[in-house]
Amino acid sequence: MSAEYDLAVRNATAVTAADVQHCDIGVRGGRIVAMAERLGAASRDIDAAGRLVTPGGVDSHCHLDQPMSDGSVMADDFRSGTVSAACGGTTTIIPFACQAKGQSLQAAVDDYHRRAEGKALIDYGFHMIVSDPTPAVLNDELPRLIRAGYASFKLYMTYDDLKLNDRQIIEVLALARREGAMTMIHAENADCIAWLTERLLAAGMGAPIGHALSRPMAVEREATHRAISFAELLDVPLLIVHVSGREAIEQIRWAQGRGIRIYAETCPQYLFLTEAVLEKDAPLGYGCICSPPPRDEANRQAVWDGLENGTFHVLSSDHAPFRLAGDKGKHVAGEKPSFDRVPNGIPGLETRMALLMSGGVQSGRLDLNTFVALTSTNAAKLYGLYPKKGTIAVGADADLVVWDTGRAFTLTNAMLHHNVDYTPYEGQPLNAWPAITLSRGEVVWDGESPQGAAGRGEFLRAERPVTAQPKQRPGATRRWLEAISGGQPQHG
Ligand code: DUC
Ligand code: ZN
Ligand code: ZN
Repeated sequence: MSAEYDLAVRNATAVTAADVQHCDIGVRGGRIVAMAERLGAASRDIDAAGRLVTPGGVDSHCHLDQPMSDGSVMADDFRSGTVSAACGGTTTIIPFACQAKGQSLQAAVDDYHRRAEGKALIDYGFHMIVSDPTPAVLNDELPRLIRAGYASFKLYMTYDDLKLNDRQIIEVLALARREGAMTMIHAENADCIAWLTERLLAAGMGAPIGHALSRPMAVEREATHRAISFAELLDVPLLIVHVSGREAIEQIRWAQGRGIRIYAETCPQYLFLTEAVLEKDAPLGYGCICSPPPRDEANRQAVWDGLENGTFHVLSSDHAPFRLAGDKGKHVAGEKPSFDRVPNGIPGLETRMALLMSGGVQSGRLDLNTFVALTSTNAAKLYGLYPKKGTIAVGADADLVVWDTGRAFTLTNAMLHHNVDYTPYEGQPLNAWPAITLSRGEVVWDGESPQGAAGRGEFLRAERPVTAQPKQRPGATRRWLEAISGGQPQHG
């Protein structure tokens, strides 16, 4: 008798953002086709008795093989980055196709497809980074690309080579509203950072801790509030990325309380690190320069509170991989460069899921459903990949993690599969790690080594997300929008 399923994950404790079910999960053709207490024969069985099974992670903010303007080179390409992600339980990534100023958006997207082609072990989509919203981009390229499966993009309020001014941000948000796209924003005030950086360098504060001093919380709070005001003005959803502390969180909660459609993302670096990692004797000072910077202990606790009280929708890694050794990474500008000449970013694709499982769920702060929502489901929904990705359900891709939650160990960089020569979480005690990661029903991590061929990962075309659909609102509060658009937004 031929087997009904290619694979059955037996006796799973299957967790979604909504439920916990004890069941077998039947897989055929890479998709989940049945879930029941007892399923029939399969060509292959995985016994998950006593194990949690969650949807594979969706890491919706990571940077791979992104060209840099300072001569540095990212350590991970689509091969090492996706291998590392899979070994840590992530089965979908959404890195960025970054438009350089002067470049067409289409050229940026084509370039990133070439970078990913033949290399990815797991599935991937792209957010665009819009750094040059010319009339051609606004009138032609961006609407066309949104409709073609690139339904989200990131805007920057800082970084000279990427930042938009307020007028440009408003123009792009108006387009996002019209087209039903999801906008992400990096909220830090560029002029404040430039001024503080100049003064700190003049005062001899070029060491890594100067990075944190040049970007205090007020810099992020102000930009967060400004971005929220633009979203309110245009009645368009907006996701604030990598939120680092209390004052930005307060702005977000204030906005959410007013019914402004603000979504928020945070990252493990704001849950597990403080600015102490940038202090003089910290071994990884240069390695932990990222923006926004990790903050103090009270802010770290505030970020945990924000996860617990529902302010945050997404936990992503913001993986931005640069090596400490050599002259193409953190030290591209020399052995002891001032903080403003160090490429920003820390690695985290592989550690994101286990850090939250250990530090969030096993510590009793978060329930399992919230863990799944934060690491997988919400990102899939916000970026138009749900329910293909982000859940365990009949019809979904069989992207699954079978967890080992029963062993205590200490994280070391030697365990990891990225091409970076450090982890900011060296020495972190953990009690959980994926025992098996499945991508479309294929084992890509067996608990000991990555499995599967580079290039098996597929590009994911994003639908325009439900969360970005226009809202019907009483006219009085948005009278200006009605006046300038002739009523509700249309999208084709
Ligand atoms: N901050 C970003 O905004 N992007 C990449 C890395 C970082 O630290
Ligand atoms: Zn950013
Ligand atoms: Zn980033």
